[in-house]
Amino acid sequence: MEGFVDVSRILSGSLEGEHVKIRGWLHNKRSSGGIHFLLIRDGTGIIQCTMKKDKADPDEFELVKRLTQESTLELEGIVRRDPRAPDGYEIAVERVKVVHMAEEGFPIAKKYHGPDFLLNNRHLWIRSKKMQTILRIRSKFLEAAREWFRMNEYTEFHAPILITAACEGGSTLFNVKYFDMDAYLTQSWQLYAEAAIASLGKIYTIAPSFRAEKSRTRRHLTEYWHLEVEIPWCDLNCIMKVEEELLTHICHRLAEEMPKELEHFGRSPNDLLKVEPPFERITYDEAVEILRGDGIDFEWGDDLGWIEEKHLTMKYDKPFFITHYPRGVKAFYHKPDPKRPEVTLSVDMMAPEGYGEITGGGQRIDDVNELLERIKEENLDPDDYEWYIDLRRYGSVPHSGFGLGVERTIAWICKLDHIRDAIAFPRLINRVYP
Ligand code: NSS
Repeated sequence: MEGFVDVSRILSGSLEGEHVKIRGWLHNKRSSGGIHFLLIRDGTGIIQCTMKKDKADPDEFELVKRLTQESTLELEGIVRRDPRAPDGYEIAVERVKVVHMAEEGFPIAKKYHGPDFLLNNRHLWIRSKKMQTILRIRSKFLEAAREWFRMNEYTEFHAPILITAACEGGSTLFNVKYFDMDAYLTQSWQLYAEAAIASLGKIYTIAPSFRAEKSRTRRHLTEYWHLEVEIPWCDLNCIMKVEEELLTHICHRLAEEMPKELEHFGRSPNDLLKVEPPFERITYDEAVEILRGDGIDFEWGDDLGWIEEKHLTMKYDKPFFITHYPRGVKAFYHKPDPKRPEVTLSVDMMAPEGYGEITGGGQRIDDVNELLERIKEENLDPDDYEWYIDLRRYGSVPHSGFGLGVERTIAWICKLDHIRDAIAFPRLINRVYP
């Protein structure tokens, strides 16, 4: 916009000594003696602005005295380097124009607020330094992912959100009335992606997925962003390589471009630079042995739950893979291991430090009869999957894919203790507002 500069440019140091105009929101204000200290937030950063009584227009100085938190204003002055300013630079204010005097009583005060209060006021809380920083990291995360897909010549493909058959089992489907029919909200793009690889080759998407999760946990949303990949001519090993390369690229980009933001959450950029392929691989069987060795009572064939994943991932400081889960705990499309059909060619990526699963995927069944057998075994209706079964009739290929939970991965990267803070407006079992 003409005449106004971004706060981020000032904080980068390139405008020292210059006369600038900025505009933004009054993030905070304090006055001491004859000086007002204003923190101005403009969407690119927050900068301290000082206004001295003896240098200012008396009316403007009085006006600023009455300024309420979150009022919007335009302001001009000289950029100065000052080690006492929060980010090393400040503006010595010469003129101020108020665009909107906010109402008194901005609900979020400088004191402790409980999580429910902040969730009820999420539309205002996203202005906080914490949420701003997370949302910027999230944006950079997705930018880096797209960059990797572009460098590696993937095509972005969009699958429908309104669907008729479960991908991940019926228990977490959201029902939708679709005129006089029943439909659901998608849990994953996967079944449609398997159709699209015969048209486009290797593909990816970044889209919302929905799960009617009835439990309150720190790692489940009912609406989350799902980064998914599907690749023809790709086996279990191939898909693990893709996952580790993609996550490494994202981690390195964040470490290089957002070190300050990461440190805001106590995440050292070095932790992310340490992420390098190949990630360690352990089998489900080995995971079970580790758990039992540590005195955890666990039956072979059960799914690894939160307690088990937490225990295992506390032992690691980098992401790693768990492969070959039993067929009983994985969805119908997972290919049973030809050498050992009681387990599947499946893989979940685990985030370290107690975070647990961030991706799920593996090699898909490519044989029509094997697929029909698994559909029956899972008590699904083959009629619901007729078009999907067709894909094994007309040009079937070995193929694999995975889905990464964007919020779960960001929660690990930013060391968040609840997944709800990895997204601006979280949807949880008891919350769809605001
Ligand atoms: O159920 S998954 O393990 N796998 C799939 O949906 C496959 N159909 C993906 C694929 O192969 N294309 O979900 C994948 C990931 C999982 O590892 C989590 O990181 C994330 O999706 N996920 C969730 N994140 C947040 N909230 C909830 N409820 C949730 N469920 C899964």
